[in-house]
Amino acid sequence: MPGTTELDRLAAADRDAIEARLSALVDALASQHAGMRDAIRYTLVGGGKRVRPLLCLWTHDALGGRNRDAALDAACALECVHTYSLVHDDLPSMDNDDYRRGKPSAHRRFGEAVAVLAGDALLTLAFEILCTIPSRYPLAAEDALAAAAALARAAGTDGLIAGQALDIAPPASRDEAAVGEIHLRKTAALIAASMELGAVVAGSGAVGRASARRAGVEAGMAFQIIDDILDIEGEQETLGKTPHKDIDRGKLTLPSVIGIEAARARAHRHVEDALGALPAGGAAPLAMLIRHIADRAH
Ligand code: GRG
Repeated sequence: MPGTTELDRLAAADRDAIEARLSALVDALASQHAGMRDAIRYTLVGGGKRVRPLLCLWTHDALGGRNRDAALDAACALECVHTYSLVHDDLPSMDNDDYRRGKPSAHRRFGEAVAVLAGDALLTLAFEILCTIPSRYPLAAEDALAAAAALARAAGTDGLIAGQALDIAPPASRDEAAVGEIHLRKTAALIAASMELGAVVAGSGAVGRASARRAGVEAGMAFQIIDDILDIEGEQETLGKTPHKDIDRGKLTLPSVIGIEAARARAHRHVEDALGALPAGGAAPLAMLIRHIADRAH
């Protein structure tokens, strides 16, 4: 394929593995309600860039992990939480978005009540997956517990929930510090957990886990700044979601505070800081993926 990079090639193989595992997890869902399973499949399978699962897998690999099946389950748990956050964020009572991952958002396709339930189901499924990894693959129960605790912190009241609450009602100051606080919670927390879970499954000790986390925070801050820039510069077809919504709603973003080019430079600085914090000197695929975060076009 013309223009295919080494990163595209490596990511394609693992995206296939992630897709297959997500699909198997949905198939295995013990749902008494076929419609619910359809809604979960619609939101979770066959869409999205899978950045968080890839960060989890490739952190695991970079740290010399030999537990890929367990890492793949952890990667899917992360994608479940991420997808839940998108489904709920799109709801009429939140961002009210009709379009997500190149198709009608969950509430447009299934109605609001089913979309709320599908989000709830994805959030709980994530923790079921993590807590039951030791019954499928060789992972110590205490590591599964550590992974579940890290994901709960990222999703919880100091993480995604706080991020969403601040995004809806930002502090009156509307300055860089306020933007940083929102980005840290609504985006960087889950990306940091993605890298931390990769380290946990790889069997890293406290130091490896902490540096994976630090790198993830920086990568996550960069990711959100670029997301804000793409909202200004991107097209619906490439993004798979509605652009220009931040400006239309007067959202607090870094480009709105310091301008697009200064924001882009800031994203590159976060990427360099992430690379500097990478455990094990940063294996090539992981470093490529992190660099791509600041250069991406969607
Ligand atoms: C509703 C609890 C709850 C949380 C929502 C603020 C927020 C958290 C969601 C809004 C969407 C948003 C801007 C989230 C921040 C993270 C982000 C940039 C999400 C988009 O992630 P991508 O680009 O999406 O990885 P795909 O579709 O590729 O997975």
